[in-house]
Amino acid sequence: MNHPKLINQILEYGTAGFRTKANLLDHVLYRVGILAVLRSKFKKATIGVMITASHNPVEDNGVKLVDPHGEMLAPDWEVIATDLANVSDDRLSSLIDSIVHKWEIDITSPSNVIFARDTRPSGSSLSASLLDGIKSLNSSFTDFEILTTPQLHYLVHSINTNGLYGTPTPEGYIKKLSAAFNQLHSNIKHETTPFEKPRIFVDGANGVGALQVKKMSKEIESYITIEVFNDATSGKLNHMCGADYVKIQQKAPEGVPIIPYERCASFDGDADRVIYYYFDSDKRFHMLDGDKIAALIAGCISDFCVQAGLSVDLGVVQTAYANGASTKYLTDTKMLKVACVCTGVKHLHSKAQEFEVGVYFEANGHGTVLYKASVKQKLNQVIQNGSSDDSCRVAAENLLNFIDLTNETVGDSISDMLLVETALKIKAIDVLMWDAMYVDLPNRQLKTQVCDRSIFVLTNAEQQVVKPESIQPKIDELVSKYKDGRSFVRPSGTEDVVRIYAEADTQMNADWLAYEVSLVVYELGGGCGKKPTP
Ligand code: G16
Repeated sequence: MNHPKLINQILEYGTAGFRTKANLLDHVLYRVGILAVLRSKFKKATIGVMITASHNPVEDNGVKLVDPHGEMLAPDWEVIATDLANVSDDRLSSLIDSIVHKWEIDITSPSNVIFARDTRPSGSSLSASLLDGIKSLNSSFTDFEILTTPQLHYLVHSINTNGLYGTPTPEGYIKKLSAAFNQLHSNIKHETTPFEKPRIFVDGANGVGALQVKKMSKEIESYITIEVFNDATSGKLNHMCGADYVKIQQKAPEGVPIIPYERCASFDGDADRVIYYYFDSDKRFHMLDGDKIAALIAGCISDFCVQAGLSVDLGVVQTAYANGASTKYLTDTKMLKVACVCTGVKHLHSKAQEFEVGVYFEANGHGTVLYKASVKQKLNQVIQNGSSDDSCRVAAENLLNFIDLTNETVGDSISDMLLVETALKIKAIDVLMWDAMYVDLPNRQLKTQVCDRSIFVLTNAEQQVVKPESIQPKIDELVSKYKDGRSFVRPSGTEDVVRIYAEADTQMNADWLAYEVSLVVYELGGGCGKKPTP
């Protein structure tokens, strides 16, 4: 038996695929190889597989499938993935037969799987296991080796649109984004430009994003200077650095110089999230998270549309982790539609598809913008009808380039960073003015370990606990004690923890509320390991 299943632990296809200690994943990768081929035959399209554990520590690894348009695997196939990963070796072959039968898959039809991995040391052997699975069903394949997650999503979509979305190579990705960026920046002319050529410090989390952004920076160096730190040459992946560290710890990563008002961006381990930050003249840290990025980008797109004389249905999609102040700003000040969905890109992505322009961002920096074909048609119409000096036409051209700069398949640190840099330049604002759009409510995120996080059942976009029943009344009671209090808990789909989020009028109150709620989770949710302390 190839790649036997040597563990009894049940592994679930979670928020972003399978994710656990790398040494538990060999049989999972083999079976995901088989699953990807079946999915490819079923969809009659190329399917992607990304081997990554993103923001998790370097010892972890994971794997997720990418569907034909670069989107996350469809939920009904997530169930199949979980079944396949957990079935015993002796029942594997009959389970495959039953999937083929149930989904009426023509096993003789052609299939193609492309795959890549992040920089984790376990990646290459897991990649070999995946390949064995793919080969067991005689599928064609391409191993793209080390790429960012969003690059793989881009490649899947590009291949399945026969190059319409972009040239289906890693170089094609760099070329598409850099051409759009350079075009936009050569078009933007302000009478008084506050900064001619901006500079940004990038914290590459010691991961693959650092390698790829260096390639990108060479192509766009006429318009921006990108200096990369934590560039994977010596430091440990995600250790004291990266987007998740900055967001959760609310502090700067190690390894990046502290220069007041210098714009800094932190990527995560597979470069699908970005968080901005800067220091003021008192060396006080300020963070601009996914919510602030969404506010900036949505505002920029909305301005483009007004200037181009277009009315479009623009909406912003968030999760419960969005800071209350950001939701208020978007709805009350910007008068935009805002939707709240469960955590996980798949939920945000599908909700965003309901708008003509759907801006989605998780507070943790994961997000992008989706545009309906009708918007692109309207913009082309404006260009055709306008004269060359027509401001409507210029705005339409700019928005079309802004769309080309966007990786519409998934959140992308590099693309999102370049969108932010473009939006700042177009609006002629600096990081301080961007930060001043609204003031975040003080907040705190904690993690608590429980023996079995699957006992948690949630409702209302994961903001309320249905089971264990005793937890929600306690949370409500605690929240009512704090001015502007808000708190919720949910089991993570990528780590073996329950996450706790709290907001309140002061940082001390947010910290206390988070602590008190974490204690409730520990005591009523079957806590194990270290008991929370204040
Ligand atoms: C993944 C998902 C994100 C999610 C994050 C944390 O990100 O793609 O949508 O916000 O996990 O999820 P959870 O709270 O369930 O652990 P990444 O960057 O780790 O792949």
